[in-house]
Amino acid sequence: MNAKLNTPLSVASFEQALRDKGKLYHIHHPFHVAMHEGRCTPEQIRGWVANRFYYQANIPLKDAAIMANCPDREIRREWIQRILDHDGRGEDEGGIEAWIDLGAAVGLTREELLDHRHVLPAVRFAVDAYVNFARTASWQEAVCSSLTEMFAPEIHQRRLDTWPEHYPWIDVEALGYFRKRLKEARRDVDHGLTVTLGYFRTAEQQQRALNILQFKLDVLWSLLDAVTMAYVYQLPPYHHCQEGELA
Ligand code: AHQ
Repeated sequence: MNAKLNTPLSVASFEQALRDKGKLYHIHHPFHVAMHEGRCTPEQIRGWVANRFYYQANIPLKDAAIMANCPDREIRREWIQRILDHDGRGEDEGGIEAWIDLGAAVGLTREELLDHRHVLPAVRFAVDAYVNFARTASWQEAVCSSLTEMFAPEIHQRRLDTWPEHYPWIDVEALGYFRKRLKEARRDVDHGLTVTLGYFRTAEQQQRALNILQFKLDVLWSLLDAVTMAYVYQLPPYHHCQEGELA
């Protein structure tokens, strides 16, 4: 993916190298391309919402892991907002509740989202790999892994632009999560990028940062591969095994 860096890049070139990885962002995954072109069935939309809920519900745990590893009060004062954005605070019910509203609009109950009954094994592995990375990596490396959000505003806007036309059966009011993230993602990236550009300075560190971003791109891409197998090709795990054959 990256020719090994031998000499450190300037800050501007390092930022560009991070941004160039946008060509591998999951907006280009065939499942998202089909979604944005209106080719998803209601069942595929429901499968995506239910499996992505496992990712959403784990973001606060990932961010709390970063907080727990970060001794810098200034960083924590900013980073804590990400947890509040998802868990809510006071009147603001937060992003997890907004995703549950999206679930209701596509035909999923609160219970079946919260109990993760639809979560595919490979979705769980991908998301858990991300959370466990944040728990065990340095807080700076975990901050770097959040930078796939450099590319997120485009995908949130793409949903807002295409779902009303292609999926009129979904109440547009339920797309509030995507609207909410447009601003929050930009704010998050400003902070995460400042930390990343300031911390990863040597060629070896910058290569590590690019590899970390690739790992997170792989998390997002693999999540959609699992959803595609199950909901597009109708080949979920053990689909061919008779019920009860498994211990
Ligand atoms: O809704 C998303 C979100 O809250 C976050 C947090 C951030 C992180 O810390 O890794 N990444 C992220 C993302 C969200 N939505 C994804 C989508 O496609 O809707 C994109 C994802 C990301 O780009 O990492």
